[in-house]
Amino acid sequence: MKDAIGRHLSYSIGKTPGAATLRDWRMAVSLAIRDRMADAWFASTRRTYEAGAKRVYYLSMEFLVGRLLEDGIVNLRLEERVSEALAELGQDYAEVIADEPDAALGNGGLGRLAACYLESMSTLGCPAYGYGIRYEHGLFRQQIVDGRQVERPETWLQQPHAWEFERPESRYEIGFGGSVRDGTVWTPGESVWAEAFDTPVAGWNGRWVNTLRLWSAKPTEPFDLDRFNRGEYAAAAESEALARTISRVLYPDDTTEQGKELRLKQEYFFSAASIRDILRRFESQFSDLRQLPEKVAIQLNDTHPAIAGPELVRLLCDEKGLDFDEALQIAQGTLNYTNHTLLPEALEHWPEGLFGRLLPRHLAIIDRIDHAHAKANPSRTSSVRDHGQVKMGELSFIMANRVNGVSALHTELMKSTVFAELHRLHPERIVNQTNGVTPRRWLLSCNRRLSTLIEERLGLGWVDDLEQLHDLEPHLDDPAFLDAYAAAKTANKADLADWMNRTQEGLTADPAMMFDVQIKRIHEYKRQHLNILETIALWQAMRDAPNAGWTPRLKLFAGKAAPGYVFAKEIIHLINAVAKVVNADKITNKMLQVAFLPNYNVSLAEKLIPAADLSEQISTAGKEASGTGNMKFALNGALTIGTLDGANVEIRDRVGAENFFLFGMTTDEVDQRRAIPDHAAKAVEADSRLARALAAVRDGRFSPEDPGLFRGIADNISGPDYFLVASDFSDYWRAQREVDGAFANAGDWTRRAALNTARSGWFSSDRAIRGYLDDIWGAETLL
Ligand code: GPV
Repeated sequence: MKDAIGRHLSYSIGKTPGAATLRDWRMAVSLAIRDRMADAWFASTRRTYEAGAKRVYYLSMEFLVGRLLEDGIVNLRLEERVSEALAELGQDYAEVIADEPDAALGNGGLGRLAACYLESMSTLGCPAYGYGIRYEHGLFRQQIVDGRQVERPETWLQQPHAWEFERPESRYEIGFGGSVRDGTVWTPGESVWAEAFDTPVAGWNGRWVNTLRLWSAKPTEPFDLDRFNRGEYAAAAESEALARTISRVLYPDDTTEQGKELRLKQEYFFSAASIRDILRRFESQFSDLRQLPEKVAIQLNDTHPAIAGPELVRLLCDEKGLDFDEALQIAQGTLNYTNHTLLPEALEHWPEGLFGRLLPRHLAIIDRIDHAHAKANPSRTSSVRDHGQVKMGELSFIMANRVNGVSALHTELMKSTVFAELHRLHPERIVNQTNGVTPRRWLLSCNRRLSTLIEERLGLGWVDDLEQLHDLEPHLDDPAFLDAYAAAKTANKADLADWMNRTQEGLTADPAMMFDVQIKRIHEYKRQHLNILETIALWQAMRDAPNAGWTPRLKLFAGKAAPGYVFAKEIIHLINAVAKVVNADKITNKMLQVAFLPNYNVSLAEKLIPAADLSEQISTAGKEASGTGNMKFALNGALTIGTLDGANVEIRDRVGAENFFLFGMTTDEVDQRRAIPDHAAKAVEADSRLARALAAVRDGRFSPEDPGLFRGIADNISGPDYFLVASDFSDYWRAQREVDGAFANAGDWTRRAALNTARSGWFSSDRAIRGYLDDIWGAETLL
């Protein structure tokens, strides 16, 4: 290992040890690890060809992979060798790991899920490719300036990237616009190259390696030399810059609609390149396109790649010469669609004018698909085109062999709401696959203290068979085990507290406090404003009775708001304003501290989750499709305070109701409550704590220099309150006080935390991927 790192430092990076920077060392280690993936990578490909196996293609606009070096080291089981080698080379292992920038090619849960699934597909030996976009700039970097979010560009690719292989020979010309002659001959008005970059993804033990193939946009026309020679430098580079725009930035929206032409171009760009690549690989091995459904399964990660459906039909008809009905049948046998939200504002639809201008042939194909479907289902009343829009959810549904939701509750709601009619016509099509998370990243490597303790008791079988964590339950009768479990948590909290106290002005975190954590995108449906209101009410109650024996708490928040989401940004501002007042209050500051940690990303989650006591999963029932952070917290021994929403329902069923703090209205109750006139005003009137907390927000208690600053938030909660913050407040308060009481009993709390770990094994992404393999893809694994 030491030689391998040294060789790369000299001959790949071109530095002597004396001249090498931390980044040089990190690059050299990364290249040495990448080398060790290569043979298994080639072998995986060879096995797949030899077996004639079915391949899985996971098409996703987002892959939120985070850092890759530690993941590679852990999965190849090279930790000791690398840390020893680095020590001998005079380098610090942890520092080298932490030097890597996050690959933030995603917004949140949907993108992180794609990354966990890729890793699980490799762990299981499922022949698979991930297909996405190689964004030059991932999700923005969040700064907090005077309490407000400021967005800065993210620049992960401005330094050399160790993990990818450029494949200039794998490129496809992707067209846009233009016109269609004779019904089928599409002549695009402009085009760009999609060029492939491959990153190997190694599974546990390095036995199988799949590929993440990301497309980068390149100009088809080189820069204009004539104009350059005339001195028109900017104009000469214009068309080149325009082409590259397509893979320049990740759209920073999460479960909100983004109806921009460039976004549709991005979607078609990567979907079309991926479909062509899939067909090319298929045809290099098989001769009959009618075998496609038998040899290929394509998963559409939400509707962002939905245009892959019409594109596949177009290629089969217009280029391969199949007739339309056969092409459609092949496409429908090959494609599957995962729905990740029911929020109406997040369901993609495109104005047909824009769509027809950019993709004229596809619009005609979509109409034909829709007519064929309507003809076969005469009782259908809806259609893909509606009020001048092309609806991508309906399109995906009718083009898919299987459609899945991401938690049991969400799947049932899909059947009864957005897809009610299509479900009636195709009752076998919708299936559930509750989300999962990879235990390699989200327990083994992010929480060394806990994973070492588990290894001492159970060995390492749980790492790729997470249900083995059930075998921890007998150990709960051993006081030494519980002590060690508690000690691991406390040490994680102490590490985090040290780091926060150094970096967060005005904060005094103490590991003896309860670490109460809400980390996720900032969104009204996720209700960070419910949490901060309860924080304010708690602070007021503590001031009223400072000696009432309060359980000390640290309220931790982190998350990004979409740049155009004004209300979400006001919530961030309010949290920071409350933190400033509360943390400085001499009466309460030993009992209550509040922090908003900037720039939430995968690496920060890896720090926070192992140190959490309480996991806040408090969305309005019916709104969070699943959640995946909720699973990571439970696995790492945080107890959940949560609503009956998304996968919370299944977490509670598994960890036991007595180890989960439930509150709030159910999905049905939410709908009923919303129908009551003035529901929020009535809730405020009925709860004096809520009224007082809202008054403090409204009257400028947290913004003395600008008293009206947060009035909008207070007015929303006591007025329209679509997400029912006011109506759920009283029960949330009640549940939080129950949490206080439970935490005060340290021994019992540790037991309940350990039960959460022992009973969360089902939430492994390995289990989820097995479900996809069996119920959706019909594919075999080769390990
Ligand atoms: I649609 N999700 C997301 O992160 N971004 C999106 O654009 C859409 C959905 C999330 C859901 O909100 C989560 O509940 C879910 O756990 C996650 O997707 C993965 O399924």
